[in-house]
Amino acid sequence: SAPAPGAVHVPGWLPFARQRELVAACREFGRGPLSYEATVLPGGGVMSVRSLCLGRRWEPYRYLGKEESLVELPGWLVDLGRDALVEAYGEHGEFAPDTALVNFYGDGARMGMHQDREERSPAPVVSLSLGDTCVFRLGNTEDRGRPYTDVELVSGDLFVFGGPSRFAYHGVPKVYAGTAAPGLGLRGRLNITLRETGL
Ligand code: MD3
Ligand code: FE
Repeated sequence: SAPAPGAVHVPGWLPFARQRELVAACREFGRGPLSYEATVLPGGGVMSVRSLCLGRRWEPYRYLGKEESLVELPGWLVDLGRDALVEAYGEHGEFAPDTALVNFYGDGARMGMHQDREERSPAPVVSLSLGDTCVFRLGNTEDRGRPYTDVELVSGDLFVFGGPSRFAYHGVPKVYAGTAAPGLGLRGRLNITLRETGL
C-alpha cells in the first residue's frame, strides 16, 4: 500500500526463512569490529535504540569518509535493496546503497520523531523490519506534529521511502514486546535501512 506519496509498504515481503537469515546476519555484524551502540543526542540524552552501521560509516549526525568504513556493506545486502526497489516501484532506478544502518529495539526502546537529512542523495531509503511488531509513525515534512499516519510494521515487512516521503518526519513510538515469532531467533526488534549517502 502507499500511505503517502512516494512511500510504499509491502507487508510480509521477506519469507520467514529469509528473515531468520537476516536475524543471524545482524547478530554476526555485532560480533566483528562493530557493536550495537546507543547514540548520544545533542542535548546529552541517550537513545534507547542501539545501532550499528555497515559500509559508509555513520556517527551521530554525519557520515564519515570511506577510508574509515570498518565493515563493508555485503553485496547480498546491496542486491536485496535493489530487489526491494523493484518490488516497490517496478524498477531499481540504479539504486546503489553504500550504507546500512541496523537498529535494535530492546525492552522499552523507541525512536522519537526526526528527519533523515545527512544523506546527500535523493535516492529512496529501504527499510526492512524483523522481530517484534511496532507502531511506525510517518509524519509530514514541516514538523514533528500532525498530520501523521500510524502504521504497524511486522516482521518481514518492507517499507520504501522515496519522493516527497523521503524528507518526512518519522519515528517509532511503540514496540510490542514479545510479539516476534518464537522460531525467528530474536527477542526485540531489528530494522535495517539501506541508503545512498551521496558521498
Ligand atoms: C522515512 N529508523 O534509522 S525505519 C532511522 O524503524 C529510522 O528503526 C526507524 O528512522 C526504525 O533513521 C524507521 C523507516 C525509515 C527510515 C528512514 C526514513 C523511514 C524513513 C527516511 C525518510 C523517511
Ligand atoms: Fe529515520
